[in-house]
Amino acid sequence: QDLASLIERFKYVRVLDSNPHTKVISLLGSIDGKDAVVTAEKTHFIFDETVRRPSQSGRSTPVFFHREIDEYSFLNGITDLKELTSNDIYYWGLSVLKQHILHNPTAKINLIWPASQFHIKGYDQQDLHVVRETPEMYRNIVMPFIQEMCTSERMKWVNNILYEGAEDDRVVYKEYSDRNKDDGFVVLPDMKWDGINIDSLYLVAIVYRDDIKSLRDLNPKHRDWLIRLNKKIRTIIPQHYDYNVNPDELRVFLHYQPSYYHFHVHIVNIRHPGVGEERGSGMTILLEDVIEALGFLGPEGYMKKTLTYVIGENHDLWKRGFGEEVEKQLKHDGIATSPEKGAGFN
Ligand code: M7G
Repeated sequence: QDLASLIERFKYVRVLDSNPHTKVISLLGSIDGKDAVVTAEKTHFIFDETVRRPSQSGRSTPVFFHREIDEYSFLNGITDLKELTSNDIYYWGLSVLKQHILHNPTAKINLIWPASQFHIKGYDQQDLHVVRETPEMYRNIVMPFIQEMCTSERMKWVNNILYEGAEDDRVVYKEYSDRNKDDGFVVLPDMKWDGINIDSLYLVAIVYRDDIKSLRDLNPKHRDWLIRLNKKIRTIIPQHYDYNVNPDELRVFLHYQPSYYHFHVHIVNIRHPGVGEERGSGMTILLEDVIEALGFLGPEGYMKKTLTYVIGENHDLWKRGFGEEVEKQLKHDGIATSPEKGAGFN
């Protein structure tokens, strides 16, 4: 099965979401009678060559500029240009650019097939709410949910990467020894990255140890391990990309709730703003902040912390009790949810 033949057989059902800001659209459909989710994202402008020149301030971070020597580069590639309006010193119009599958493809296309209800709901538009997840809520609601989410079927892609050589040709770094399994991890391009443009670099580091499902399982005993992991990530990745991205240009973070409950770290170029939050739900916490917090969180670490984040109504946790908890929390705090219930302060 290759992507092109699957997309050809895709039968459209409805639009799940479309975002003019991120230039992403997600469609629900089916392929051979099974649910499928197609996501398309307009790619960032690509120039033929990225050249580094030392910054004027003498700081180590270089300034990028693009040498436009290629027929597909932005200016040279304009095949059609129509002015809409001008006003004083301002001009705007629309254009068509020459495109090429290797040099400057139009869009990055992701397909999930067969897609489960979890996938579909994850991409579907939904109302969002701020919730405080207390340690009790974690124990009573989240833990049983995580257990159900850790089926071997759902984790297959992770195990394929760790043990079956999947995506092997794209692996950036791998460290593993039987003697020291806990320190082992793999770094490779995330599915979210087009793999071309360093400005939108997005990698994921997946650890071999499987005793940490999420942020919640981290306690001070993990602190040194995380410090080592952070240090390795920030050393290896700039090296691998020939310092086209520097150690202090990487945003290294975790998601909570994650989509997959096997410890992994997101690594993103800071030039790609707000990435990781495009879905609007969950929280993003920098690895550095985690390390810092473990220094004073007490022996049980994140197990004892209340975590405040955004949850969507499509998330399973919403109907498993988070919806009711949000109402209870507002009531407890004395915050009215509508004018009839009496707005204002007492
Ligand atoms: P998360 O924080 O659990 O979920 O991160 P979210 O970011 O989707 O909310 C999991 C990360 O793994 C995401 O950044 C995914 O894009 C990425 N990812 C998911 N899958 C199924 C794959 C895959 O098969 N290969 C690679 N390379 N990355 C994946």
